Amino acid sequence: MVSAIKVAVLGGDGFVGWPTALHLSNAGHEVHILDNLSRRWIDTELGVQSLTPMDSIQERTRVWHAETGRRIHFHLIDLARDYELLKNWLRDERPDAVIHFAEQRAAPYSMKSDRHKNYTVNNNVNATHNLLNALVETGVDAHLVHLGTMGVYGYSTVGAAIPEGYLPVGIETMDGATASQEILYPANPGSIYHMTKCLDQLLFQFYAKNDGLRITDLHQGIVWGTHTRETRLHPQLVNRFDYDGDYGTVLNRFLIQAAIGYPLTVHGTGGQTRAFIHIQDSVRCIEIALENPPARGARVEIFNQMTETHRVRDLAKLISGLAGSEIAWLPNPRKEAAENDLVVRNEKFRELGLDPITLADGLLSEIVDVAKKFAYRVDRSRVPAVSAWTRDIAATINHDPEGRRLKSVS
Ligand code: USQ
Repeated sequence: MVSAIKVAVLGGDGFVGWPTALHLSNAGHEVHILDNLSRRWIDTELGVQSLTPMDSIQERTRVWHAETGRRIHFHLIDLARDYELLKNWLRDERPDAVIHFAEQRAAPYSMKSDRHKNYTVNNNVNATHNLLNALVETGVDAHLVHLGTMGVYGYSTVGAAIPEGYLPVGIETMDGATASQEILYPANPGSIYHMTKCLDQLLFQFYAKNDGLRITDLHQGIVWGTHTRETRLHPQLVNRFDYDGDYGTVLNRFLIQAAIGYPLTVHGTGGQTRAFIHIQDSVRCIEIALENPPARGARVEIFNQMTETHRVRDLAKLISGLAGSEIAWLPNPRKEAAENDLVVRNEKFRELGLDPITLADGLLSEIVDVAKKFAYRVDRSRVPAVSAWTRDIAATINHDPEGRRLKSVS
């Protein structure tokens, strides 16, 4: 472990931010959460709530102090809109590291309407740029660790493993020779949300080159699970757990659906292959990244933060086998490849000591148990994913793996 540092967790009230804040506080670091609580407002907008009952951020930090004797400081700051507040906070507090989770993170939410597209772009791009700008302006030499996404690479099958951020290319020069370069892997976002993370990458590249900021970008897969060692310490430290069609992610959704006897909502043929990571590993990866900052003047450090890949229909079959659930093959509301292969390089975290938790480790049934415990809080009408990528539904995938036409379930 590195010696204790002062760390700002931007978006520290969210699904990965909260367990990260607890983990770093437990490791002895001085933790400050900066958050505008927008995720709670979006719950109100959508009329849904976390499966698990969450207390206010003030109550959560109070309970943490009562349980452990450690303090987590909370500051209500909107990164995207309160630039001066952010700058003054950085100038006064001069953190050693900043972890940036403070973005709208759901692809379906970002595609709901023109208003949601605008919100996601304005919020995410401004938050990232305000932060970079303020770090330069205040001269705070903090290591910036950003939660990016595997989705920046896209999901086309290329027959090669996805490298950790950079791709070596040969460019034919005017005299017929070949010049070698390493470029950012071509961005290929599948939603407005994923597109903002692609834009973030360019902002990072510029600020690392121009101002020498030390930046690590974590290309994270789909997180599953809910508890970490620290959130288990007290019922009021529980993490949030989303099940609705906008914020619930595929594996956690299937587990909740299994718990409440709802048919597993596979989009299309379920041939989509995605990268996954357990929430406990996600938190550990962030700690490892924090302990290994790039040098000043170095290019942006990029890690693929994922531990295994799975096809959606294989996950559905696995959980159906575990819990006896039915599978509903639904028209896909998204515009995405019906079938794709995915091979991802992730040696960097392994070499730095990550020992991954895999689906085979038996945690799936633990999550079904959590879901059963809070099943009374589920509003079944909010389970279907209704946010459509295109108004032309005929352009979406509309048949099951055997080619039968699909109908929606409610
Ligand atoms: N899917 C289903 N049924 C469902 C929900 C999803 O078949 O009920 C399918 C989707 O069509 C998609 C795949 O499962 O093909 C993954 O969807 P998801 O909602 O689990 O994940 P995604 O929208 O990609 O976004 C999530 C997080 C995001 C993070 C991303 C990592 O919300 O913040 O960046 O995972 S990644 O997918 O690797 O880009």
